[in-house]
Parts: sequence; structure tokens; C-alpha cells
Amino acid sequence: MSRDPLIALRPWESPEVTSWGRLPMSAVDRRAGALSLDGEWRFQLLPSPDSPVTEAWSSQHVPGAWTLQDTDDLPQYTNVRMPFAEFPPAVPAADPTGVYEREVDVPAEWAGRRIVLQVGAAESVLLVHVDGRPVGISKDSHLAAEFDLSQVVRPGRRATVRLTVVKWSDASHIEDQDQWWHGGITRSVLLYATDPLHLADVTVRARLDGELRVECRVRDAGGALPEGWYVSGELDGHPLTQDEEFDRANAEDERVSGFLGEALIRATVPDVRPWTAETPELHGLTVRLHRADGTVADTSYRRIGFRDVEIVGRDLLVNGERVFIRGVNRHDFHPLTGRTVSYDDMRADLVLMKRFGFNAIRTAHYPNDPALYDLADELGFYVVDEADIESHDHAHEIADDPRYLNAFVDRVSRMVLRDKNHPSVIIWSLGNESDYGANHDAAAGWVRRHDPTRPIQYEGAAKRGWADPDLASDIACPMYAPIEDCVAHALSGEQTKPLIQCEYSHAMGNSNGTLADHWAAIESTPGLQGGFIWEFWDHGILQRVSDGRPAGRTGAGLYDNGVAAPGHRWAYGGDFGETIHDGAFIADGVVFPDRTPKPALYEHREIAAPVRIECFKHEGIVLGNHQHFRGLDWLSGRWELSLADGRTLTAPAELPDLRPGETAAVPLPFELPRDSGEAWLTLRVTTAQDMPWAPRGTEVCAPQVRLRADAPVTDAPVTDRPVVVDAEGLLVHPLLTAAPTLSLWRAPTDNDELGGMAPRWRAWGLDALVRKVVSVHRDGDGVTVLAEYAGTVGVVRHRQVFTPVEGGIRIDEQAELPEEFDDVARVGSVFETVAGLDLLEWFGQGPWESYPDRSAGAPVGHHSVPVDELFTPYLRPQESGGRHGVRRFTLSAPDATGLAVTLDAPRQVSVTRFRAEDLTAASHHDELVPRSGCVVHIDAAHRGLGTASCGPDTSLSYRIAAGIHRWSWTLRVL
Ligand code: IPT
Repeated sequence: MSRDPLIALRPWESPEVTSWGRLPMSAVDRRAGALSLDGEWRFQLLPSPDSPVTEAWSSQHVPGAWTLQDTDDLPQYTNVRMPFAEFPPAVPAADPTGVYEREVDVPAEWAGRRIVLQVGAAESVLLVHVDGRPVGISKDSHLAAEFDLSQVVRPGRRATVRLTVVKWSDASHIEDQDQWWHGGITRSVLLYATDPLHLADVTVRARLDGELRVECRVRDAGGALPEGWYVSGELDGHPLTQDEEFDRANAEDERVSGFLGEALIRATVPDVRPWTAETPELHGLTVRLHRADGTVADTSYRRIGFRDVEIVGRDLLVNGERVFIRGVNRHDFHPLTGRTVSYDDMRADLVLMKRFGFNAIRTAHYPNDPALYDLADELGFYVVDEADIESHDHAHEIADDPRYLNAFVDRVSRMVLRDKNHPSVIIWSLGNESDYGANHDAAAGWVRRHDPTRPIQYEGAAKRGWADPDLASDIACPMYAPIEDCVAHALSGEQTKPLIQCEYSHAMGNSNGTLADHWAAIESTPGLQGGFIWEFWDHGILQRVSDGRPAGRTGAGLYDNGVAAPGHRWAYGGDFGETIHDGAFIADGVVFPDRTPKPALYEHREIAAPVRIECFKHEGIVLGNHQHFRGLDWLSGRWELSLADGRTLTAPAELPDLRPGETAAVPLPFELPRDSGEAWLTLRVTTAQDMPWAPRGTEVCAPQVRLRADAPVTDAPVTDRPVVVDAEGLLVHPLLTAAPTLSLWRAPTDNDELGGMAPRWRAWGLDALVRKVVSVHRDGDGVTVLAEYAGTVGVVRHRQVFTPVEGGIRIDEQAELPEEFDDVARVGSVFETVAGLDLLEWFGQGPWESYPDRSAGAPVGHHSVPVDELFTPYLRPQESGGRHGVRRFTLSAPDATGLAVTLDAPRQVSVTRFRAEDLTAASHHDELVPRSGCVVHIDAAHRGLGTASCGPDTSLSYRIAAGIHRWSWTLRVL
């Protein structure tokens, strides 16, 4: 047995031991003015925590995971499953343990002061030694641990700090979140000093009515508090004083001893500017702790916000308003450094969220980096702060296991203690996917006493339904509930709690179908208030293809626009040689691993539009303000009229002065030109001034209304230009390298694959239909071709009628899907073009990718995008690059030659460099070899995307029924 007591205790298999020698968590922020211990540390990776430390040191950068810094312990991805078989609290004997060591010069001027070591985050057990002496133990991988070193180090001397980090522990069983497993010290390490007399904690309560309470806890490292200490404060420069009534009451209360060190500052702030996510007004609060002689012993500065959160009936109210929660789940993530994220990166995350209409974040599934909350306060987000508890694989055993009781209460209480002063935090979450047991209720009880000002949520608490009067959730916060179920609950008369989905609209691959339908239901159904999209990040780790290692910190710049540089790829589960893993399920965010937005974000942005076109009436265009707290003065607008004849007219827009919820009619900005065909009016809304999250002129939304429907055009047949088909009935055309044939297959999306559709389609043989020509019938200059496409269980009859028309060929198609082929991916034509046609211009929805059930954010207009930029490089290649509602398009070369297609109705079209089979065959984007020509799909019907990889499939209206499908299109040469 090791002689080191920290090792001899085997704390990694003792769930009761949550810490030893660790200071209580506090909301007093000590980051400013501290001595940073970040940088290179001596390092060695032991095979187990009780293996002897050797002389074989290498080095590691702190903060950072060793799994990403060139050790042989590589990242591993599992969702629910634990990566090892042992039951809680046991762990495998092979338990990678990182030993970090460095010298620290303790400043001489710290003599007489209290000296504290702070380790920002270490996963999953931290053992601290200084100069060989045991100092402390901590678990709880995503919160800081502090240790008082005053008795251990000597100011002016050099000390050796050793941080031993054990990867697998009893705590791993409650840190079984759906993400990569890493090991290391993932947040900053610092050393700071305070006066022995110090502010141990400060609790701020700032209410909408201007009432401010600042509760201070004062301690003295020497033990008893000195006589005569007091506190003072300052809010935005205005002095605040200690509440004497509170002192008197304390003095008269026999139960309160002088040892406790409590003081209260109370004030009523007149004309307070309230904090909301729309109006994140912050006020600077300074708290000073004085010695009896008035000198300052300690100071705490923070920015606070005045706001109220409450639940009334089944409504969650912020400052009395029933706000919509347009949320997203966010992990601390970076493709090079894993869970180590910089301030700038976090800011960039939140800026992007803001630009795409999010107003809320759930810190899935652990307290995020402290800077995240400062940024949420500043930029304006409602935060659901979630404790680091997920026991997914052993949920039922652990929720009621008394050995884990400490850990549950410890983790929840430490999060609350750290984050309670952030106005952005409006809800506490007890964790994720851990069943429901007494351990949760214990944690909830602690929170209800310590912070009665915020509701608690926990998804797992709803064991007997969303109205269950459990102790652990004030909010019905299901995950992936179908829209109909949410609406039915709200209409049932049984609803007792606000319904805000903690996870919905799973963003894996090409996804987020029916998002607009969710929001139509939410906005029209009292009781429904929103939800949090799963999730922000695709957690692809940048990997060198040559040796399969993470690119790590040296990979900066090796990616662009969502794509890894040549020789690299975005790794997902299994790519580091793991045998137990969950594949691409880790790539399920609305941004690529380099934060490039996926097209689904534009859908969200439009759904969240602060100003909308309600309708078009005789008196003009009715605009509405859909915000909760502010007017439209921060926005400016420009009208855009897109006409089918090819023109786009623009005019400045004057946004009316509307309070939240109000509507007003504005005159139609254009006289609609005659004979111009279909007409769409778009209001391009941009920021009118620089916002902290967007420069002036950033587009915020682009609501649209159709002013005039299409007038159908029929091309008159012409003679003396006979259509040419070959013996197989395939069209012969100078610009086509593959003639139009029937396509029922799309490269399965993750939703198709995990939702069970793609396996079904494969079983039907839709990925390899065998075409057989039945007849070729010439009628004058036209040709009618009948063909059969045989799958394994049915045959599709397909007819193409080719008719020469002015300037080209009209192709009328009909496909008859047998009953066996009910609910397929697509019904349409596919053809391929010669090389060199590199620009797609179209009239239809765009400019970004859109699909039948994800098309609310792609306005109709004239769009032009190079073919190479049409494709969306989802991590696991799949159907992508589609454009919905296309009326016509051209594919052209730089000299303007090429082809033009006119469609009989708005259709789903895609133009890419890849056949569906190319995409189907590839597992990573770097395996794809672009073809020189274009692969063009024109679909009579295209199945919605849905979210079936985790949650509801697309709704029935976006599925494709068996039976007869007809479409026609005209192909011309430019
Ligand atoms: C749910 C998890 O909470 C989340 O971490 C993630 O795994 C998500 O699903 C899917 O990506 S749990 C799931 C079993 C419903």
C-alpha cells in the first residue's frame, strides 16, 4: 500500500469522499489579480493511480486534456454506455493517471496573507501535494477546487506543486455525459492571496423593483474575527452601507455567534434599468470589507442585473413577462483543446447564438467555464445552469444510492454557490439523465433553502408525467417530445408547470426538420414556452489522418468553413481506435466543429425573428414586434421585391414604432409592376447600430410575404428538332453526361439511418434500383419512354415524355410507386452534366440549403452560388445541398454558356459534385472525391428531414406516399 495518504485512501473508488481539504465554493471571483500557473508543467502518465512516479517526465500544457496532447491515452466517445464494465463505484485497474508538477515562486509580498491555490477543473479526481505534503482532494470535474496553502508554502520561497489527476473514478459513473472522455486539467490553475480577514462569500439579490440585498460572509483565516470589521459597497459609484437593523437583529439573536461573520447591505435603487436577455443592463457592484480602522481588507467587484424570475400558474415569467425560451444546449468544446475553451472562443459562441436568434443556453451537462456566465450576463441570455451529474448507464442504481448522496448535494450546491449572482442564470438544473431518486430531492432541498429566487428543473423527475408534483422540477422539461404531445398536454387541463423542452430538435447531420412547426405550436399554445435545441456543437476533434492522432494545439488554422484541411478530418466516435463507441452521434450540433453555422441556423434565426410580417392587407403590410421587452429602434429595414421576371427591386423601409406585442400596417413600398409574374416582398432587417454581438448592418431576419401568385406558362411544342434518345430510351443531350433517370434514393441522413428509414429503403433495394426499358415510342419529334425500376420487393413504372419546345425539350414524367414503396426518400429525376458548369443561379428559396420541413428561413428570391459552395459538408457524408421551392435555374460556365431548367412548380433541387452513392459510401468528408461535372436532382417529392436520430420523425405531411407522382420540366441550352 502506498505511504501517501491521498493514494492510500483510494478516493477514486469512494463516492462518499467528494473532497478533503477543499475550501467551500464561493461566488467571490478571484480571477483578477491572481498569479496564473497556466503553461507547461512536467508531466507523466501512470497506468494507475497507485503506480510509482518515475523520473520519466515529459510535459503538458495546462489547461488542457492529456488525451489531446500526444500521449497514448486517446479520446474515446460514448453516449450512454460507460467505457468500462465495472459497476459503480468500481473502476478498472488500468486507470490512466496524470501527474503534473511545477515549481512556483510564491511572491515575497504575500507574507502574512492567506494564499489559495485554485484548480479550475480536473477530471475526474484531483489530488494535491505541495513539496510532497498532501494538501487536498477534489472531485466534480467541471467546477474549481480551492485549497488554502497558507500553512504549506512560504512567501519568497519556491514551492513544488504536484497535481495528480485520476481519470476513472466513482465520479466517472456520475459524469457519464454524452461526449468525449478525456483526462487532464481542463481549466486554468491559479494562485492568489487575500488578507486573512476576507470575504468568504457574497450573495446578491437584485430585484426588478430596485430592491438590492447583498449578503456577505466574512471569515478570518486566523480563526476568530477581529472586533469592529464592517462592510461597505458601491453601486455604479453610489455608496451603499451596511444594514444596521440586520446587525441589531443578529446581535439580539442568541443563536448567532460573532464567529459567523454575517453582514447585509440593503438599498432600493430608484429608476433601475432592468436586466433581460433583450436588454442586458448591468450595474457595477463593489463590496468592501473593512477593518475596524476603516482600512480595506478585501474587495469584491462584480456586475449585477436587476430582474425577477417566477412561475405563476403554468407560466415562467421574467420581470412579469411570459418570455419564450429560444434555447440551445451548449457544451464547453473546442476541436483542438476539447473542454478547454478560451474567453474569446466562448464569446464567439455566444455572439453567434445571438446572431441566430437564441436567447437561452442550457449548460449541458455541467457547469460551464465561469467566463461563460459573465458573457451571458453581458450579451443577454437566459441560462439554465446544470449540475455535473449524469449517471446515464447506471441511473437507477445511483439515484437512490446513499453512497452518492454527498456527491449529488455537493455538485448541485457548489454550482449554485458559484453562479448565484449571475442575472443570466434563471433556472437551476439538477443534472441530466440520472433517473430520479432521493439524492435528487436532497440536492433540490438544499437549493430551495439557499436560493428561493429561482426555479429548479430536472427532466428525470417527471416519472409520473409532466404534471407530477415532484420535489425536483418546477418546470416540465421533457426531451424530444413530439409537438402533438406538448400541445395535447397544454390543452389537457392537467398542466401544472411551464413546458420548456430541455432538449428538442436534434441537430445531428442534416436535420432540424419541423422546427418551424414546433414554434408555430409554441407561439399559439398557452402553456408552451420553448425549449433548447440539442445542441450547439458538432464535437468533431481535428485529427491527422496520417497517424490518427488529435492535431491538438498545433492544429490552429487547419480548417476553414466547416472543413478540415487536407490530411486532416473531423474525428468522431471510433476514429481513435476505440472499440466501445457511439460513432457520429457526437456530431449533432447546429455548428461545425470550427463554429461554421449549419444551414439549420438560418431556419432558427427566421423563426426567432423579432419583427415579422403578419399579413398583407388592403391597407398595406402589417408588421408585428415579437419581442418581449423592447421596441424596434435598434433595427433598420430595407424592402426587397423579387419578381419572377428576374428583377429585384429595393426600397428603404421605415420600421414603425411598436411596443412588444404590437402590430401596425405600413404602406406597400412598391407599385407592383404588371406582367412580372410571381412576386415576393422581403423585409431585410439589420441592426441599426453596433451591438455588442453584431456590427451595425448585420442581418437579423428577413420576413417575407407573397404578393402575387405565379401565372402558369405552357411552352408550345415546336417541330423539326426531334428529341434524340438511345436504344435504352435515355436522352442524348450535348450537355449531359448522364441522362435523366428516376431516383428514389438519397444518401441517408443520420435521421434516415438512426430512425430506421434507410435500413428499410435498403431492404427494398431503393439504393440499387435496376432500370429496364419497356418501350420507346416516337410521336412526331417527341418520344415517350416507358421504363421499370425494380427493387427487391416492388417495381416502379416510370414514364418520360420528351417534347421539343421553343429553345429546348420539355420532359413530362410520371412515376407509379407500388404500395410496397410507401414513404421513400425522394421521387424525382437525376442527371449529370459536362464539366465547367460551375455556377448555379436560381429563382426559389435560398440562398442556403433548405428542405421541405426546414424552409422557413430561406426566402424566395434570385440566388446565385458557385456549385462548389452549395454542398454542406456534414461530418458523416449524407444528403445535403438541397434547395427547396426552386422554380427555375441555370447552370453556367464563366462564358455564360450552359443549361437552363424551368420547373412546373416549386420543387426540391440539388446540384452537387457527388452522386448519392458517393455520399452513401463515405464515412468522412475527406474521403469524398468531387466529380468534375454536376449531379443534378429535381424532385417531384422529397421527404422531410425530421429529427429521428433522436426524437420525432418528420410529420406525415412531409412524407411521400405510394401512388402516382407527376412532374415536368424544361431543359434548354443557354
Ligand atoms: C439526450 C442527452 O441528454 C444528450 O446528452 C444527448 O445524448 C442527446 O440525448 C442525444 O444526442 S439522452 C437520449 C437518450 C434521449
